[in-house]
Amino acid sequence: MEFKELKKFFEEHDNYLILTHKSPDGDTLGSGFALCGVLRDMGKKANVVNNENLPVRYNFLYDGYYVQEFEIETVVAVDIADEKLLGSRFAKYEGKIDLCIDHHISNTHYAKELVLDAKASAAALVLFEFFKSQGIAISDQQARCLYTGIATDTGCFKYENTTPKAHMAAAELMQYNINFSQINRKMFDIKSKQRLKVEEMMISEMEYYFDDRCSMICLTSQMMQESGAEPAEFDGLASIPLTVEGVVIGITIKQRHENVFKLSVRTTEEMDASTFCCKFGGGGHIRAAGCEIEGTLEEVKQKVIAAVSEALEESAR
Ligand SMILES: [Mn+2]
Repeated sequence: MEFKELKKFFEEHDNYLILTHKSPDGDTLGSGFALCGVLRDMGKKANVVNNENLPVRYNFLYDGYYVQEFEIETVVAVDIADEKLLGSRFAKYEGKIDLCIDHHISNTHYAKELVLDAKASAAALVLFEFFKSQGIAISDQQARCLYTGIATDTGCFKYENTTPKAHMAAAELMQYNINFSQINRKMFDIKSKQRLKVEEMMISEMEYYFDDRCSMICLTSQMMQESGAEPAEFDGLASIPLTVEGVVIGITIKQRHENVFKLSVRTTEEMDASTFCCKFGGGGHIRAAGCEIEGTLEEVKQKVIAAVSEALEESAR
């Protein structure tokens, strides 16, 4: 659906339920609350929901938000590539989603209407461009939400998905009263003491292989318990191993169950993370991928090290 039709869609419908994906991030929540605010400004009724309780970390995105009373008529999903990402609470909306606004190339086309820009750095950028192209004014609060979505999905404008369009949108959004430095500090610099404890434990036990070209950290259930951190605070650890100079493949092993471990793999240009994880039945992107491996921690480590050895040999060829 084109932007013009999207505007018409919003004018012709009402009583919106806006769904965001489980384990919510800045993009799904920023997009959700920006859209909700704009719809309310249009005189429509709208609420935003998430599988989890709204995370405190993102409270500035829903500052001033309140739940409206109405009978749901229109269900919209933002930043949700697959209905499976709705989470258990909202699985009941599977097959009943009227509109999806997204930027994932992997979108499964589950919604009746889809606005997809797979080149966009964030769903919030799709919304920004929609509002701008249709002359829809946004408030400071909505600008704050859109900026956060773009900043978080691009890793503060550092990831490869950062585009000129993302920078230009950010530049325009900075002209609103959004306090972008506070947003970025909150999203990228500030950590809880518990989170820092988790990082400390993992870094102190980081292992290096193959002349320090591979680094590996492990997070066991016991470490998670000892840290006293909330589940959400274990997100984003996977980037740590690759921050070490000279490392071309960084691996994070996180315990899921007794003998089940989740592998997160990050690589530099020299290696393909997706190909690596495919060997274990996983997949993902070229620089960031994941898979699950069964066995004891020691067995998993041995399997991974053997696979890294093979991959390094392949890449040297
Ligand atoms: Mn996104």
